[in-house]
Amino acid sequence: MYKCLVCETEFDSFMTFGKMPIANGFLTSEDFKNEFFYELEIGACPNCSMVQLVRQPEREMMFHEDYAFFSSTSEKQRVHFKTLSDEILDLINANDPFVVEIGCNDGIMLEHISKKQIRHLGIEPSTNVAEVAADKGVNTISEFFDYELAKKIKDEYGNASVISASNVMCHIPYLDSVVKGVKELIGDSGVFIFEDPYLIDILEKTSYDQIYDEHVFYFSITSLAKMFDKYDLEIFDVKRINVHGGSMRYYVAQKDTKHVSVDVEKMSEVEKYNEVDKLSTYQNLKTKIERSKEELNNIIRKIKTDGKRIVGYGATSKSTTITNFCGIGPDEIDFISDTTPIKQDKYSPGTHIPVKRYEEFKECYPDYALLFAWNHAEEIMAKEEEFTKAGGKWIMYVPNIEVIDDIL
Ligand code: DWN
Ligand code: SAH
Ligand code: ZN
Repeated sequence: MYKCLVCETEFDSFMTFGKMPIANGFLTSEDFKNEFFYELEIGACPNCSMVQLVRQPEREMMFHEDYAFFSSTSEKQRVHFKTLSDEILDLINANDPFVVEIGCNDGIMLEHISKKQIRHLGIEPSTNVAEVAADKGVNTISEFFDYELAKKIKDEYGNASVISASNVMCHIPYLDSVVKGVKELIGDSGVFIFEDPYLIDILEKTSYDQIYDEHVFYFSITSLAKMFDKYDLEIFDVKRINVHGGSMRYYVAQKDTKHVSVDVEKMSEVEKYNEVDKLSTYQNLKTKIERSKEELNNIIRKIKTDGKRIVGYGATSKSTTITNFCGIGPDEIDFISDTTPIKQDKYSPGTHIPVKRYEEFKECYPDYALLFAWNHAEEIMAKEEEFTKAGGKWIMYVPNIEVIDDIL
């Protein structure tokens, strides 16, 4: 039995994925012998419906001076966060607004706020990505956000008009401290806007590769509304957004201070219909995950029997779950192509597939590309017409296992 991180109710896990390495722990061959592994296991709380990992590596093992994910590697994400910054700019009407971002990474969003000379602060514990943000003129501190830090920020800067947190709330197990910190910092009238991969999308697409060490929570309105209520906070709006394979953006304020949009109720109904509060939903998910693994392995086995070459496209965190869970290694995949310098010339966590520069893909096309960065399919397809024209095929595994000429 495990204890819910939110309400402390005891529950059993519904699935284990076996031993997993750090999802973003790209490593050199010298590091193989010391590689860290833990058991990746997930459950759903029967009381508050929060879907969560039952254990997570120490935060410093995941977020540090060599963090491998740089937000600005995707053009679509750059546009997405420019749009979010515009929305934030529209929202702030205070005299001297103050915008805080939790997990600002390389400054992909805050750089736009900074350019407008608006008071702001980015909180980013991974120092290498924080430095990139600082170089863009973003006011950054390298700390982990929690209640204590929120109080310090409030003492120094006053209340935040907006706190933004994209793809980071679901990374933090000490949610109680974070939510208390947010409540303290937004004061009476500030707004908290955050977005994370949405549980309904994960269920609909069987996108189980979202399950890895950094993602300790898999949020729904059902689980979040209950949690915020305890703090007298309220979700007053939601927006489904088409990034990271399907995400939800939540707008939160002090309870009874904002008009609650009909979309909150509508989407709660969708969740009820999808039975996010029933254990059978997760048992079904487990069955679908096992089927997906088997089908992907069958396709890969057949391609290799035919003597063809496969290259991975995008050394995503998500790919660590796929390769380790499905047992896909260098015998199946020649290398993974990725545009992020820090990942290149290293090996993938656990399975030790070489990660190479994008140019290596471009210069000698494989027969098949296994699209690990499936959430960026549109952007990738637009620039890979040549590969398709040359007869290259894409292996997709979300939402279904298929081999296609065109991604879209
Ligand atoms: O939640 C998280 C999200 C926001 O980002 C973090 N925990 C970690 C990370 O997850 P991810 O690694 O699965 O993110 P992406 O955005 O799917 O990663 C894409 C990878 O593919 C990057 O390494 C960049 C690379 N890439 C590429 O090589 N060519 C991406 C594009 C668009 C390309 O054209
Ligand atoms: N917001 C960016 C980055 C998401 S990756 C985007 O959406 O693209 C998650 C980021 O959160 C990492 O940069 C990590 O260093 C940071 N992070 C992890 N725990 C944190 C915490 N407790 N407080 C602030 N940032 C944190
Ligand atoms: Zn619970």
